[in-house]
Amino acid sequence: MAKLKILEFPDPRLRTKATPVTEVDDQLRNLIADMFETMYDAPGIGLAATQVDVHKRLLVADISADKADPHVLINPEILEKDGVTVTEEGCLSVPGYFEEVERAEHIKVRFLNAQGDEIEMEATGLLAVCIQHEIDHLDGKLFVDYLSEAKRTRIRKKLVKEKRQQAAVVI
Ligand code: GNR
Ligand code: NI
Repeated sequence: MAKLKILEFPDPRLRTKATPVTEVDDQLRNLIADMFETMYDAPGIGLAATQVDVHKRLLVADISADKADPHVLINPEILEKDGVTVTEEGCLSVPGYFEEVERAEHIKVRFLNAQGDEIEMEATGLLAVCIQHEIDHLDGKLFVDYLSEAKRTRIRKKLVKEKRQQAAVVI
């Protein structure tokens, strides 16, 4: 197992549209294990392959407090959405910023699990929000895209400045 590096906004690689997984094999299961390690270590409640610079349609999620409810969604497709909920969202690729985002409260999603079985699952509340946030990553979209251009620009400039200062220290 290995902890993977998480890309950060405004890295242009986060804008890549991921392509479908064609084979659920041991190599993919290795990546899934590394993604869980990376997500739990961060810590976060979800992680899309895009964030670790793998542009395949794959995400992991676990909203439990004790790593008790791991989900693997390969080639996820939202079949139904209902209701509206507003959540203060954060993102491991936009570290340190939290803003309200409106999403569907309830979803039905179809995907392959880590064994390659086709699954349909319903999700509500935070898990539904998390899955929508992760599927956005697979389409090259970030939660900051739902904010005003002014807010997004302010966040981008602060993160770029922070990165520059980190780089200066590491010499
Ligand atoms: O850890 C995370 N928390 C979170 C909180 C509210 C809505 C979405 C999320 S996902 C985020 C981890 C992440 O960046 N996944 O892509
Ligand atoms: Ni995110």
